[in-house]
Amino acid sequence: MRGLINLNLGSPDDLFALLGIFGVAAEDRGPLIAKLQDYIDADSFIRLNGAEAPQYEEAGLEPPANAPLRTPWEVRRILDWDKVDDLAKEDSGWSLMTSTAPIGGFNVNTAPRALLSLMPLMTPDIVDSIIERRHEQPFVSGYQFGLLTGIPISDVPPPRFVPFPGNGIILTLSTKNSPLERRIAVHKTPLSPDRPWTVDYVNGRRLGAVAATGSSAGRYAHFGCSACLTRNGEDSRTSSHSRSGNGLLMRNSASTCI
Ligand SMILES: [Ca+2]
Repeated sequence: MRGLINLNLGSPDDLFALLGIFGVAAEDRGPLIAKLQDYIDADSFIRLNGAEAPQYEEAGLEPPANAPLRTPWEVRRILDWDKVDDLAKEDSGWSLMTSTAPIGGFNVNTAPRALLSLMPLMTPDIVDSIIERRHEQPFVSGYQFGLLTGIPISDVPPPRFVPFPGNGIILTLSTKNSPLERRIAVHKTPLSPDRPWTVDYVNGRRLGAVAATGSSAGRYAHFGCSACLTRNGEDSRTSSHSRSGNGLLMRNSASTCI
């Protein structure tokens, strides 16, 4: 997860670059980032171009959570983010590039190609050399990364470059002959007395439906676990507009979901 852009902890520069991948015009990215920050911060002070409860009420939406996002798809609840068409498509790769886990730093050893490409001074050739090199031997320092790429990364604390995996992983489960795919985000809980890991969220989608429609209709449906099924096929937490009760089914009924 450390190789992904963290939606809760990422810098505005990271988010700005990320939104560019999804076709958001440069002038629209700042207001979206402001609304994301207002959505997740605990206070109700409105940033420039941001939005808090009154703006959501005016738009007929549930109020912002004022807490960190729990899944990458929760951005759909943020004012104006639901209008980013490329992001809403299930095959957009949004959930492959983003994380909501409380893990800081950026790991070039696990970052997907698209995110490596966002780094300042990066070129396609350097991305190729990074991917080739990390297959042989992972980078262990920003200095080492700089020697290969010519792109300086500071190792001075607090380090942005963290060459070690976080304590979570995202599993993607699918089979050749099935149109279903499920993504499960888990993190280790070594101090827990009764479980070595916890499920953060589960998302599923029907690959065939996406290919057939190419639209937002029925795009991301939970399947397999009846507790997670919702009427409109949206993430259960997103549909319930709740941060408790059904909205936390993924976390509380992890064993059922898996
Ligand atoms: Ca807020």
